[in-house]
Amino acid sequence: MARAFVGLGSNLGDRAETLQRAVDALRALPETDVVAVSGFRDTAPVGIVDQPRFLNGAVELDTGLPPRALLDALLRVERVLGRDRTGVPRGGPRTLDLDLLLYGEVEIDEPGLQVPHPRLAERGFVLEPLVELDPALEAPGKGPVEALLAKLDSAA
Ligand code: GSY
Repeated sequence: MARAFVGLGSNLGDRAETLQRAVDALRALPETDVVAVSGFRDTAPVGIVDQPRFLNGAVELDTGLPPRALLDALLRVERVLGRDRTGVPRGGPRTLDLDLLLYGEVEIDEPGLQVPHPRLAERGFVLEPLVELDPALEAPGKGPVEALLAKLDSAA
């Protein structure tokens, strides 16, 4: 079993309802327990700023699914809960975004699968819920999430 962290985001429709349904869908994954769920926070869009505000959070999982199978499961949950990528620019609005942020101590850099998430250290909306879930958490190759968040805040 591995300890994995998944980032949740939504900026279309009933954001809180969608994130709650996503957590419920994660609970239903095979070989997977939801250990903890962070609070959901309303955040300003990063990247394309001219889009609705996001609701973001993170979930800690204990999973027997290998990283690629977990990623595929996350993409399936996104689709089932209404994410349609057709015609939407990269970084544009979405009903649901599920990002595989961390998978144990593992570092992976393969097409379509990068763990830790490559932009984790640049994103307060990712780091804040991770620090809430475990202030001592380390992102392999990047360092403690609390230090990453402090660095980001001091640069702002
Ligand atoms: O990478 C997730 C999608 N996304 C978000 C997000 O989830 N929250 C905020 N605040 N800004 C974002 N920009 C993108 S792209």
